[in-house]
Amino acid sequence: MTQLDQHTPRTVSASFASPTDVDRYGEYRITREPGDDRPLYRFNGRITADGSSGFRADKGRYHLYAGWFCPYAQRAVIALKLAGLDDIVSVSYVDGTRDARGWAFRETYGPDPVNGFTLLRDAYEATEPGFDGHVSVPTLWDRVTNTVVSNDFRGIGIDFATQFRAFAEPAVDTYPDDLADAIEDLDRWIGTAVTQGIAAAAGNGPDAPEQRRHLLDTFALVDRRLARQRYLLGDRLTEADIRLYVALVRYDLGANAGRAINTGLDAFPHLWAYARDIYSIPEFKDTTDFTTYGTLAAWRTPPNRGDQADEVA
Ligand SMILES: N[C@@H](CCC(=O)N[C@@H](CS)C(=O)NCC(=O)O)C(=O)O
Repeated sequence: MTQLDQHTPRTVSASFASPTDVDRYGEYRITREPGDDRPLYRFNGRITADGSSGFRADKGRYHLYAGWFCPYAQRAVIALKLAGLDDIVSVSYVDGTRDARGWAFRETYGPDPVNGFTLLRDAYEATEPGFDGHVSVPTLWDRVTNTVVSNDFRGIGIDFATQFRAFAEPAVDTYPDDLADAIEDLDRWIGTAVTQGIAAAAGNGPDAPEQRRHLLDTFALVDRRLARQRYLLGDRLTEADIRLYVALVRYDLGANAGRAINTGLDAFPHLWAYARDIYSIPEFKDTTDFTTYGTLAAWRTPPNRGDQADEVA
């Protein structure tokens, strides 16, 4: 019996959603009734080591629904792996296309191994009948209460990093107490310009030129920082690097594919070498599926980071 089995006594048969069919079902869209001010991402439960939140860290209790295409889901999966939780928290992947039914389980990435749902929406419906908010990945599911714990990407990876120490030896402590404030400070700066800013920078909106400038200024500052040190916060790999990496790995293939923003990530040599350095780490490489967003060859070029990497290697 594996560790996960203690919470998964049921055998779930593999069933799949019918193919994505926008003509039949329409586009995925969330509409808000006038006067309905409930948050659209409604589930934000937290896992705690002592169970005080109602969701106690445990072996085999939780399942992460992810999507290979999604940077926010990848953040959670990387955090899970670096925390050493491969045998503690199970993971599965939704298909990469959707219609009005939202994310679904198809032959592409396999069935829902926990509940046998064909639509991710079914997990939300089981938690809150009539649920009409966003059905998003990552979604964290609890096998004990049979509910969604969270679809708030901000907390999921942090809980993996910090609340499961009794169950696994982390490969890397990605959210150490002494760096937590610095990680969140960086997020207010890099997160705003990069994570939230890239799409606007690539667009045609009235603020796109300003967003582009802000993004490229931020890349330049980060490039200078990475000329001196291996990771964003020095010689330790942290959640801050996870957050930046998932954006960088999609940049030239996604928002900047038509070179609408700049000539490419390699215009920032230290940032580009840093990105490939991070990509060479198995937990990052194994969770990166370039087939869902483009080509890969350049990312395999050795980073050759020189002195600043040698110092901390
Ligand atoms: N925007 C989400 C982050 C996660 C997210 O956007 N996930 C995307 C895929 S990368 C998704 O599933 N979106 C569906 C939706 O938001 O309805 C949030 O604020 O929590």
